[in-house]
Amino acid sequence: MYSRTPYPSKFMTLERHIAEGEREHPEATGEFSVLLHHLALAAKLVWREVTKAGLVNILGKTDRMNISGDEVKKLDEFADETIFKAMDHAGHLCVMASEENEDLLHIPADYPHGKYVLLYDPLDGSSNIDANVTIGSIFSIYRRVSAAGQGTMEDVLQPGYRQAAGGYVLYGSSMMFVYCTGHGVHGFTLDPSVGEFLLSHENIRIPQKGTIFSMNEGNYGRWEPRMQQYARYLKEEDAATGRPYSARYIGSLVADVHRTMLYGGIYCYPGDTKNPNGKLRLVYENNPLAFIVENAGGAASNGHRRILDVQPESLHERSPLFIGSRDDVKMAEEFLAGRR
Ligand code: FDP
Repeated sequence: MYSRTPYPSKFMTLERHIAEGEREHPEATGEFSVLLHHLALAAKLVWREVTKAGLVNILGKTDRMNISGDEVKKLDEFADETIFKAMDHAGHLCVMASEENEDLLHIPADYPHGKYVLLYDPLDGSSNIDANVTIGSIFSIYRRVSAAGQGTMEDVLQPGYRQAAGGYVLYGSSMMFVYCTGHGVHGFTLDPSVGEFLLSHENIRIPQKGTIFSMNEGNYGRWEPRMQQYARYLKEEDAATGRPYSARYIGSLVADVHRTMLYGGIYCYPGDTKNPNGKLRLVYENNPLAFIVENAGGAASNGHRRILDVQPESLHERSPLFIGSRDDVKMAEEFLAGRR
């Protein structure tokens, strides 16, 4: 009998999941689904290159040339170009912006322009590449607000609550594609033997409170006293409130947030005396992750207000980030407001 097989009764591939999501929207034109398919393809191409990262020296790299005499691109540049090229031609986007590029990325004039906008961080955590530590790509999709033709800065600088979809890809011990269109957060793991993403984490829910904190404590001396007080509080002994919290910090935002979503707790990148708004970028990193974590039942704040409500003023603006379990984010805000 089929039911005796070790496999689930229904294989839910990413493709099928996207198609079933589309069927719930009779008005859908299918453009959005195509866009997600292309993103997944771009992610696989990046993953293929990431898995070769450690082999570059063995295979005879000289400066920036590989053994065949081709130029070896830095992995973050490769990811940036690959995502752009996978997304520029199908007619569903009007403009893109990437963390790696100063200005807007316009769709080439000879390709059609569509109604969506893509923002992406092609390779987050890139300083971890050489140590074989998890890295990732992060993306946000918005509907355009301009009428037609080439997209504009106004299309790109929308507050995060207007996202039509957000997600990320993890390149780790396995490859995962996590996305949300406002109806739950779903994670798919690549089965390399068939080249398909299979649903492995359906409807991810973050615990309401956790016992793990994730922050770069090397910056402690530069934090404002209230932030320092909060970090000290998390490390005090008090069984009744689950303290001390455990520390976990990978140094790849996307991996730290993924773990936080699965196990609960909080990830913080506050401002400090050197970087008053912290290090992370509002539109490429904080907004998509905030959209995902809120949809999983968590919260995301800049320390004083909801990330998704902030109106971005410029493409590369930075913002502090406190993200994770709802009770933990609330407590961080209380410390920063001097209420605790
Ligand atoms: P990276 O510079 O390696 O790309 O946003 C960039 C980021 O990594 C995040 O992924 C990561 O969480 C953060 O910087 C790490 O910053 P610190 O080294 O200051 O902890």
